[in-house]
Amino acid sequence: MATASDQQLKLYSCYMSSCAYRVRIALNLKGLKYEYKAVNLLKGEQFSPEFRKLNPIGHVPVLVDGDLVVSDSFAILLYLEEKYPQHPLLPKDLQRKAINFQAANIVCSSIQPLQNLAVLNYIEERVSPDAKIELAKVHIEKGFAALEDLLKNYAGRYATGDEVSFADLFLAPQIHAAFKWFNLDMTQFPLLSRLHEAYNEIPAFVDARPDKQPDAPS
Ligand SMILES: N[C@@H](CCC(=O)N[C@@H](CS)C(=O)NCC(=O)O)C(=O)O
Repeated sequence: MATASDQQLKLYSCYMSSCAYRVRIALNLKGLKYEYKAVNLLKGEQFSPEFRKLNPIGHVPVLVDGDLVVSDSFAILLYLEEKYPQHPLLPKDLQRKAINFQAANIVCSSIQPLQNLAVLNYIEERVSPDAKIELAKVHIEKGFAALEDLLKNYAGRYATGDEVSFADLFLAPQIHAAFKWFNLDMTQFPLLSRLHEAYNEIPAFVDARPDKQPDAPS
């Protein structure tokens, strides 16, 4: 079984990035040590020519594993799953696997891009700070309503059963963001609120939280 001991893994991350948070959880669950390379998104370090050589679109996360460089949390997680199969994140059952991809994609395609830093800065500058928060909330609530509906027939202790799986890695950071950054009324989402409590009891999830990262403000 591959371990990272012979090949130092590096993760380009920012404490506040929900996409990097997904990867931090996976690395922790799989017991993979990595070097944390902080990218200050507020200072625009993601746009430096040096960083863009790693990821031309200028986003975190980026994972470096020896000679291999891979960006985009979804791609990174699938890479990690194949290279480091310990603590599998994808169920064998095809239906459950498909639900994991569907839930993950609701977060990474239909919620996060609409409340990404670049989008929110754009709305704040061209419309208003209130419109920025409104936009984020509308899309988080729409996505969360869909997730509640989708997962009600699959959830156990975690999103799609009693084992932590792929969908949980996307849900935990997005729910955390809803509580922490957007102050969403989560009483309308009882299942997601319950999952949030369950994630707070898993060290691999807790250690991946924004406030635990080396670049988090003290
Ligand atoms: N689909 C990408 C999205 C990456 C992404 O949007 N990253 C954000 C942080 S969560 C970022 O780097 N934003 C910087 C910016 O918008 O300038 C992924 O899942 O990794």
